Amino acid sequence: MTVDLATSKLDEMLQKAAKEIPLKRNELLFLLKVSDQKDVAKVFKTARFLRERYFEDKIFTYGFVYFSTYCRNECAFCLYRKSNKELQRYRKTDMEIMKTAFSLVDSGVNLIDLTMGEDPFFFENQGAGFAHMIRTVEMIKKSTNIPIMLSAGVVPEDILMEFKEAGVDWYATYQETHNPELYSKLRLGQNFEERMQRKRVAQQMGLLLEEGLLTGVGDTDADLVDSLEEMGRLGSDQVRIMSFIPQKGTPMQNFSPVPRAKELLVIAVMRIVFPDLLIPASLDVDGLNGLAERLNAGANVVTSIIPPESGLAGVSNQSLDIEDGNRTITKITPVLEKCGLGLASRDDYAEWIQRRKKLSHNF
Ligand code: SAM
Ligand code: MD0
Ligand code: SF4
Repeated sequence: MTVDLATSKLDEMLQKAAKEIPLKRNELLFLLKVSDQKDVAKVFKTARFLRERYFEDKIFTYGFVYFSTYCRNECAFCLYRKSNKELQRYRKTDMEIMKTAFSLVDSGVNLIDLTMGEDPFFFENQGAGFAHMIRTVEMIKKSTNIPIMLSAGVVPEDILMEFKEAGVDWYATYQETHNPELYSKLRLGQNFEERMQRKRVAQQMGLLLEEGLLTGVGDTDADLVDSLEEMGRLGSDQVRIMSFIPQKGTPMQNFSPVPRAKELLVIAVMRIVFPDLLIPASLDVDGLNGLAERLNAGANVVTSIIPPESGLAGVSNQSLDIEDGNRTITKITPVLEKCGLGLASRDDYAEWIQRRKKLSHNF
């Protein structure tokens, strides 16, 4: 009897969601607790229904260039934290970055995500090291006109402006959680408010924002719902969640690996709360094998596409599926097809961005 009641409550909620009637906090908390496989499938189905309303069967693809793995920070969850000495680090040259970006563009991705640790080489001397990276961005933009995302941490405001002028479209700086106490245990020694504020400034400059969460790091369902609310308040254009992958040699190395059920449910709930936003299925968590389940939960962007033999790393999975070419458009296409989906074109992506800028931001 109780099961039936719960099920009808779920059906009612999902009917509301399909009509895009905003769900209340207690309803979102209820959705995050759904565990019966049939019920989970219903939540995913509603998420896919909403995705189709805004994006039809088209999936966007992002190329990932992790161009420097040096970092001045000590994030407790991250392999690339400064004090991790057991790691071979690299900093790619301008030429290498451009070459990789061009090969990704040729392979058909819709965006290039330029990512690094907060590499002191760039951040020292009031950000003087950024000058050549800004020129590299300019070159990539001029030659390809590809949309560009910058994921380089809390970049100084004036430098951010220069990146924008050079052709950066997106600023990605994940808070991981919007619970300041949990944040202080994850992003050790980093200012919560400064990180949030830099995103608001970036948005005022006309940059699109990606906000992101980590799960499996001590976050509660209430934290996750708080984050959804905060992502909405921020006016994020792309929202993501990734499962925490324990990294050797870091303070959180002994955390137990989390089942993926939560990440998938949050992807679906994100789609329900933000039906028209971009939501990544990252190849960086479970590689190619984890793609279908993330698409099935309502994601609409495949991120972390990396060319093989480029010597480039992933963030949460340093090497998984990279050298064997599993993180490529060629390899993901059959997976999309099996899910009844297909690759979006550059024009599809440009159209989405234009509409988003106009309707939501007045850029
Ligand atoms: N260094 C910049 C920064 O931290 O903003 C840019 C890199 S940022 C895009 C790297 C992101 O990868 C983190 O914000 C976090 O969400 C994710 N990440 C890092 N280590 C991870 C891990 N062990 N498991 C899962 N995700 C992780
Ligand atoms: C990804 N490894 O998309 C990348 C990274 C940075 N903007 C993104 C976390 O999965
Ligand atoms: Fe550095 Fe970013 Fe890793 Fe934190 S998440 S240690 S800032 S690379």
